[in-house]
Amino acid sequence: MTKRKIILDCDPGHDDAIAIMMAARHPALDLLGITIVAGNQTLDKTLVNGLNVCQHLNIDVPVYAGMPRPIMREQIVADNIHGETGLDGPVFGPLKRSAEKTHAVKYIIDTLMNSEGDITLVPVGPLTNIAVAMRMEPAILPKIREIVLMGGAYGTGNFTPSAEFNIYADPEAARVVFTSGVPLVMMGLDLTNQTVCTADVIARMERAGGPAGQLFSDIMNFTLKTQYENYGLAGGPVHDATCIGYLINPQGIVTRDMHVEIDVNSGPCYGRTVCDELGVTGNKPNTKVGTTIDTGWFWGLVEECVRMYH
Ligand SMILES: [Ca+2]
Repeated sequence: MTKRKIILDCDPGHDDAIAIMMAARHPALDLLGITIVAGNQTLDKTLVNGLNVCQHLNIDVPVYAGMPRPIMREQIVADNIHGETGLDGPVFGPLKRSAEKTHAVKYIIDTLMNSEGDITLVPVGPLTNIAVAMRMEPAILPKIREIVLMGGAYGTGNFTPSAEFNIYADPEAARVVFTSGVPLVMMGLDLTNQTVCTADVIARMERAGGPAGQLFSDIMNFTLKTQYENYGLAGGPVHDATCIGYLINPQGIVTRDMHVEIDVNSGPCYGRTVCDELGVTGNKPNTKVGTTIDTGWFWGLVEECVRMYH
């Protein structure tokens, strides 16, 4: 089986950490590099979190620091969900790993330009790194096989009534990516909210054991708490990990082709992914939008990945 080459662009982040855990060991994927962006917390914190997860799970993949601020808007963070560190809950040992010297945007550009056009980008945070790379070197566009991202919603948002956090944190960057012409797959809240991790799922991963099972438990027990406090939910979705699920087996997730446009106007819909679900605009679809996930399959896959760290 040919491994699918991916670059994971993330802002760890609890669900980001699960995505890293799954992407690094599954035999269907070749995780070339992890690029970090500001998002759930400031860049200094998301970088440390990414390095901590890699060190803790012995993941030998280079980590690159990227954009510390959104392109235009003022910075926002999601400390209500992810805590002061951006990854509250698990306790890590002293951090010995460090980031590569190369900037994440330069790494993305150079890696794509030297590729055969077979690399998929997997952004699961704000789209700042990807948008800046596209603007700095437009020749990367035909080199990108596909972008499989977590963000947006065709229903309601989670950070404003209209907008999902990743898109709202840098709507102008999202606009660059969604108008790029690159094939897009979008795992929005409509899909990711179906992956509600409840106490029984956490117990299952604990039973699967090993360092990844314990990390999953520490991470999701914290998420459970903030999801309850913020939204009154009895479980927390693992949003970002759905992208990794899709890459391993697209059959597990139903998508529909839609034209998606990002609202960058100031107002209550700033950062909304306007999805033409019914095709009323006549605009050609530019995105495969996730609608339904087979959760039985998905949790089985997560457990399979947890067991790969024994
Ligand atoms: Ca994320």
